[in-house]
Amino acid sequence: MSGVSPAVNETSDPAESTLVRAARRQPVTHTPVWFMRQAGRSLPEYRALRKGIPMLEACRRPAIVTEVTLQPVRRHGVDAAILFSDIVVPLAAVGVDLDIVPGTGPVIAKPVRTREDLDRIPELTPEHVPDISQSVRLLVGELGGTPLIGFAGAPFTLASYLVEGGPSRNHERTKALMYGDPGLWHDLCDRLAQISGAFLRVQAEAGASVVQLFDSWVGALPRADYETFVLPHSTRALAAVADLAVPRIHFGVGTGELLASMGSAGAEVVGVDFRVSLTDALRRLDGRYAVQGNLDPAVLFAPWAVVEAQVRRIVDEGRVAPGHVFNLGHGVLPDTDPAVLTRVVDLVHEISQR
Ligand code: 1CP
Repeated sequence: MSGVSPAVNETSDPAESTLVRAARRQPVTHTPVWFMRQAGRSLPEYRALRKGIPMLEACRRPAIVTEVTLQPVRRHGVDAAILFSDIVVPLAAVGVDLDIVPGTGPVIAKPVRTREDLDRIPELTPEHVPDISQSVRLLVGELGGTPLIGFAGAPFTLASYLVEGGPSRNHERTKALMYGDPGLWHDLCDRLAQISGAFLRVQAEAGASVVQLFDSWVGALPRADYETFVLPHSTRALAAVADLAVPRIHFGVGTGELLASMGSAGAEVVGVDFRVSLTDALRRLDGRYAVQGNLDPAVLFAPWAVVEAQVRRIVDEGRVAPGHVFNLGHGVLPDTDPAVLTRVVDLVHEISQR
């Protein structure tokens, strides 16, 4: 099958889609909804396609990227596609030796802890990722009025994988470097901001309508340290696409205490995780930004009556926001029943109809 029926997108122009309009704080016909990690292991059609193909290789093959990206759009009728990729793809593209290990996540062959390690990481140019531009162009051709979201990892989260060597609960080596050698830390994050910003720009220039910067693990920092060690670099990554007419979403997990500072990084939309209500988040953000979120992904495992009540509450809280994009408060968990996701999309559309 090719193409996607524009059932929920009244326009054939993704720049006028509900997602882009909500991000720009313009009136919408209904609250747009998509899910972080909507492609992937919760879908049987994804598991079938990925069989025998390593994750990183799948991310570099446009035919696979295109098909996997379209799968959740067809199945759930979400208001946006998100490019099937991973935050470590641009690092691998510039030559960092890494793998995405099933059941673990990104693993770095030689962790980055010294000036010499940093000097081995070059800046990213579009020539490192021609396949990404090609995937985006193919997708834009298939998606019609449904917008494509491009994304990148933010400097702190990328630095955590590089310095720790893989997923980390406490980010202890990352913090040791950040507090112990601020000069090296800032130079590392400066390089990562260039890589993230250039990766976002490649996707936006190839036709992505929105970009999201994921700072998944930055909730591990107190606000003052966030402002000193992280904010300037995330700001730089987001600024790389500021001149393009592409709204930006900035998301992190456990970032309730950081929301106001994250808002100042430059994105039009601030992602809110499930630990803070949208009402509290809007207060902390002074009503200055559109918000995205924030159903707890684990709630999708509860009885439907519970899911329904929480979706209704979140849509209601979002009505007073300058713009609201319905999403989960973090990514779809692998064992989620996909039928529940489809039901959430239908419910959000039904109850938010203007
Ligand atoms: O073998 C497999 O199937 C790999 C599983 C997998 C998948 C499907 C990984 C490994 N990444 C992905 C795709 C992916 N990664 C997407 C797809 C697009 C979509 O949303 O549908 C996106 C947006 C990401 C981004 C990503 N990767 C983030 C930020 C989002 C988040 O969840 O906070 C992070 C932190 C990663 C690192 C990563 N990659 C993979 C895993 C299992 C992890 C997390 C590891 C950890 O806990 O530290």
